[in-house]
Amino acid sequence: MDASYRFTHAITRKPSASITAGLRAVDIGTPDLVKMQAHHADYITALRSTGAKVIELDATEAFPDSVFVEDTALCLPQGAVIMRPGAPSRLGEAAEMAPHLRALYSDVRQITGAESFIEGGDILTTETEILVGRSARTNAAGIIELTALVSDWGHKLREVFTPPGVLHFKTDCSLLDAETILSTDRLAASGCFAGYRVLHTAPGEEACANTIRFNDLVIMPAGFPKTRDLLDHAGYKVQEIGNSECAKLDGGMSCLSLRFSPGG
Ligand code: CIR
Repeated sequence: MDASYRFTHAITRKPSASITAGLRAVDIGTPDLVKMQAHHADYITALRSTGAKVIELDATEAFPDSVFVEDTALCLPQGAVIMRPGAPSRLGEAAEMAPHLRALYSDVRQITGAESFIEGGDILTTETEILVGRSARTNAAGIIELTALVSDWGHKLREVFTPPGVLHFKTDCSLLDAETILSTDRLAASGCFAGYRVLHTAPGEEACANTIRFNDLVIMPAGFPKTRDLLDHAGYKVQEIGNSECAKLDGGMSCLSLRFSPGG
């Protein structure tokens, strides 16, 4: 009962110099590539410290947002599904990821419908179900197609809603263990986590909801001391990573990796 947060592998992609052209909802400044590279290296060190194998892909200049690999695929123990990102500038990133997943999985499927859009940031896999948030990037057709693709692997999907103005479902929540979700108040208020234990981000610290549980670590963005203390007191082993540059592009801890155990 821990396949949703224990992983043997992760895939990351180095930030490219074109990251300065990355998508953002609000312009709060241009990301500094050198600083982002340093944060990215710390992130990979944290993933590796848990014993996982981390595959680092080269930067792809043609795709400014390609460091945010999570949006390109859904990785499950039985196989992987290549997404169809709803951001036109990111559509080609999914094809770039496909061969790397084919090298690790014998079963790789793909969202193909011309009207289907879905990004990994809208998908939260728990121990018992896969929650998919409709958003500006993920639509009903994408969710219907994904539901069909993973049903024979024994996975149940539940459609939920990403709050208006929030980029992805997981911008506002993270899985902490088999029963527990970290969520902002605004997302938890929708009732989508009924049946789970919910820990709430501290007031004013909503931006740290995008955290990841990766093996024994909870990896969270630095600079959110009240939520860090809450997680610490709840018994989690917390590791903080600088996220100032990715935050300028609405990115956080989950966006930077695909996390999985192929065949496991
Ligand atoms: C975008 O708007 O697509 C990127 N700038 C940020 C993507 C963040 N990805 C994620 O939350 N999974």
